[in-house]
Amino acid sequence: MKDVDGRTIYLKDYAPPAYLVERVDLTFVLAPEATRVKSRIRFTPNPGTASRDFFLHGEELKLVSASVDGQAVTPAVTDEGLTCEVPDAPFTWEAEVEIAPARNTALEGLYMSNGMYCTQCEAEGFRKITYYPDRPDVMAVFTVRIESELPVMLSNGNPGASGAGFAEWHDPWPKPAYLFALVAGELVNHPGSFTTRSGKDVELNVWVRPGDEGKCAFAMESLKKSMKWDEEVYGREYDLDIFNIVAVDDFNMGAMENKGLNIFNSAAVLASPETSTDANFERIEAIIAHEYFHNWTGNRITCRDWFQLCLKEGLTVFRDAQFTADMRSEPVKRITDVIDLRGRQFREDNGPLAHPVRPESFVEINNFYTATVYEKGAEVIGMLKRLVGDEAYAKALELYFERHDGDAATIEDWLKVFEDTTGRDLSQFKRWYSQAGTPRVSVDEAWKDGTYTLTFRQSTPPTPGQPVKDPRVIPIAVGLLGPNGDEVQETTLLELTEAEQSFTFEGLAAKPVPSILRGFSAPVILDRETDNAERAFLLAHDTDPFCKWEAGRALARDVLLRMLNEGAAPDKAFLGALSSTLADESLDPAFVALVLALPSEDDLAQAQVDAGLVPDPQAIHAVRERMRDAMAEALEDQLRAAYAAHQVPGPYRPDADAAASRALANTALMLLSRRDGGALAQTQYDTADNMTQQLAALSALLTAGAGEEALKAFEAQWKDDRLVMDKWFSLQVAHAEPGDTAATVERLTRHPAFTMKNPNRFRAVFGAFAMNQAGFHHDSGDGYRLMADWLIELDALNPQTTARMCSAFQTWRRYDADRQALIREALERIMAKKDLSRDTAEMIGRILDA
Ligand code: 0A1
Ligand code: ZN
Repeated sequence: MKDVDGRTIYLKDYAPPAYLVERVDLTFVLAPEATRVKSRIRFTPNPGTASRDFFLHGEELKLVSASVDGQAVTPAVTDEGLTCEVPDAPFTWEAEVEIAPARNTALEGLYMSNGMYCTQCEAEGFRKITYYPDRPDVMAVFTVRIESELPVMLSNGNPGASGAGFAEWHDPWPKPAYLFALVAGELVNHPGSFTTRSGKDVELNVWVRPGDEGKCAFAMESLKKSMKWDEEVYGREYDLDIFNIVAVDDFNMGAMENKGLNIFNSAAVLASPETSTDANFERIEAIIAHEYFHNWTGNRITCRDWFQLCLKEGLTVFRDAQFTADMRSEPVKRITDVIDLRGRQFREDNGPLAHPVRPESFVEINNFYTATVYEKGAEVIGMLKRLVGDEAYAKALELYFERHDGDAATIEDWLKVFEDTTGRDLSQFKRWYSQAGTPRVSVDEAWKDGTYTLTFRQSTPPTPGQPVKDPRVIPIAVGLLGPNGDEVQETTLLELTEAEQSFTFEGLAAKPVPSILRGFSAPVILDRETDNAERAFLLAHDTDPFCKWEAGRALARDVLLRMLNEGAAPDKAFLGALSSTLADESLDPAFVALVLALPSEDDLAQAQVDAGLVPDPQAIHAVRERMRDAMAEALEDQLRAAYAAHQVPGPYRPDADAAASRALANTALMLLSRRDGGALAQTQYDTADNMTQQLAALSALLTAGAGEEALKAFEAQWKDDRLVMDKWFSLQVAHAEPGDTAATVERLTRHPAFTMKNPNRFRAVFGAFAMNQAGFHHDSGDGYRLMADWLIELDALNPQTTARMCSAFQTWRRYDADRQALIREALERIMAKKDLSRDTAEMIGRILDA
């Protein structure tokens, strides 16, 4: 195993910086192979620490010259940075370095994408631009001068002087280096403006490559909505004269909240009805909001160190989820978030990569931009809000902004504002930040003389480095239904704080049916012995949309598991419950579509593991197919009616209502293609005027085995649109038969439009491959070998994206010995690669170790 241990960084070792930065002046003379970066940095000794060790981070830099207070110096330089003799008093550091953005394929630091210069500095990319104390607790005011012949040159803050061949920018707000950004290129802008509630006019721009200007309007509208929402709901105003968004094709993540200059993966900003699906529109709106909201939660108040990442990410995800719930349907947002949380975060929390929301150590921080830090981090905030109530939450946030504006803060600071606002002791609650693993909560009921008792027991399985856990505070929202389906106890919040605890409800006329964990009030796994009759009852009657959906989901899971484990036939009662749901016209069509969607193959595999079984991915795939055939047969007439009833007239609109109708119509179409050989799907394909309809039709045609021609037509139509072609690649991998998936992936990698230099394209193929459980885990082992081959290749170019993709292997311990041996071989082969990146070595090491 590679020695990554020597480099492990621990939260407990945090020490404040020896020197602080007052101001930074940077000059960039741009050239693809040899960009010169001149820095002038005013340092002062940190009065908060006795240490006077002067260290500047720096990686892959060619140092041209350096001076202290105008005197040339010769620092001691290593691969990681430099040290130098400096005064124990304020001084000015000047340096010039050379870097080669055109050769930067890792997409971290300053790099090039289609002739455009662009930066990505979070988490530790600024050290690839110049020597600097690249840590978030060093905040400084930046002034930037860019020299180049390119027409558009942008950086953070407000614009200063500009002229032929240069542009200057000044950011008055002190910020850490990870929020630095620079963009230069032949870009065009979609302009807009916003007036803040205190009357300040802000210039807005979405900058894109020429040709993409027609796909910016939706992002611009989303930005304005976000600005308004943050004023109304959180009282937060924007604080610069200008806000720029730039779309870039080559980007490792979704987007980045650089101060005043957000940089976006083009997939997270460009939208048009012809090229983007409803899901794309919703995601773009959410990411624009997310990055904008970071201006306060992340930028004005940043993180003291990277262990506190959830301080900005958990809170900002929570805020963007509130925003989406307000803009669209709150129940549908909650249900889809829970599906996503279980699919990614529970999966992570249950395997070798499990880590606390606030990790205690890391080798490479880029490996901790995870579902646990982001999504579980947001759940923790949701629980806090439920526990203290909406009013106290609002007060605590007000205090947080007031007390910590301009700070690099910690989770302790965050919890303290809640303690000070409410007088509550949050020390037990804090375990949510320090203990990894998903708690399991079992529940038993008792009924006697009009008193109903619920007894809960909580426990959390061991996770790497954490064999035993203490009980947490778990907010459990509960309601009770009477035998006729009426609610006899409205939603009430139970606070589970002990390992075992009972709660009673009195004065009931009859034994109620409990609706537990309403709104998914805590990120736990609820174990409740019950039967399918009760689940069907809750699906029909529960007033809480989450629990209503959850009942249907539990019913589906149980029925599928019985088919899988006992060879049962598709359950008639289940099909009847689906039929009733379809017939209920009072329901949101998006909700109905969610009820008709079966638990994922991954869900079922995990359910088998929980039952002490070894999952067979191919058998799971086959059972889901069989159930869908049965649904199509049993519900055919209703599906046809739903399809017809939910056609949206008029030109395409991306709003929630229209999208909900399309979601149900397209769910029906997918099922109906199992009955009619794809005839209806072909008609939809031929007449579609928007990507949601076109892609759903193509997908339905592939399901019916009748998609060959449409696939060719789609390719011919969209070959020049990068983002649409990503969909074309993904769809083929997603629809490949288990035994043919690896071959399909291999064939696609030989397509002239395939390139591993573009993370979106690589993920379109290999991300979809990892998601195709039955194909990836096919017993031939071809999937593992192919994935390993490509990860080895990609690692040399782009460690970050490679490392993220390694999570495809994280569930390996659930499979049989043969598969485990094949996976181990693949993982060890990756590990043995010469010069494997630290990123990938850490991930493979963690996966293998557990
Ligand atoms: N802070 C960004 C996500 C992000 C994180 C890391 C990156 O490069 C390693 C890039 C972007 C967000 O939360 O949107
Ligand atoms: Zn974020």
